[in-house]
Amino acid sequence: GVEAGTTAAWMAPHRGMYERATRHPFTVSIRDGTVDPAAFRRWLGQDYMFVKEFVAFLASVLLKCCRQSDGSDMEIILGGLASLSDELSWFKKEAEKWSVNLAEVSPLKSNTEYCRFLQSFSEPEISYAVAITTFWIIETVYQDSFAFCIEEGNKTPPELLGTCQRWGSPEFKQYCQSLQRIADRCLADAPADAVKSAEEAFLRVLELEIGFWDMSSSQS
Ligand code: HMH
Repeated sequence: GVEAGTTAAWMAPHRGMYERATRHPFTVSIRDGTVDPAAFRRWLGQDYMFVKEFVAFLASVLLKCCRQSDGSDMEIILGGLASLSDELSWFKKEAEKWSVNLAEVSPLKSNTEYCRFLQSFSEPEISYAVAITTFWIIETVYQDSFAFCIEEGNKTPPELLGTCQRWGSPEFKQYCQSLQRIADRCLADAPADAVKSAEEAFLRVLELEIGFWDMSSSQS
């Protein structure tokens, strides 16, 4: 159909939260070229830990996909999982470049809270529709945040362009849009209580992402 899906319809009532997550002072400071290198290094170490937990989350999404859907989404999710392998290598290389010792990083409070939320998806009771919607919005916050850092008029420092391109590229945007199509299709077939849970998870992700950027930009 041509009508806007469920996820697009959430943007109107939740626009404010979405903007706080995707135009956060931390990522805006990358775009402005005023980012504090200590804050960037903190983000890098914390996000490496997050991504390791994200692998386990994605494995649980894949499992729900295999159990609850006809399997046509499997290749997209599997592709996402495979690209996290490359992403972990990227973090290690980037950490070396910024002299961040990943072995010494311990998770800060907002990261621990976010990881606990991700872990809750291993419960078989959480539906595929809720899980795939959560996956979509997690990726989309990064896509939108970092695409803004490479859009026209940016003053992003050259040494940060690689990071911004990782999530801000047109390819990553297409990947997010394919996740959105899957989420919308699942939500169109889901019972009302599952749609409500998916919207709650969507908002929770926005909150957790704001907390994650806050944690990165200020010592806590
Ligand atoms: C906190 N959210 C956070 N880290 C990430 N790497 C992504 C989203 C996207 O993969």
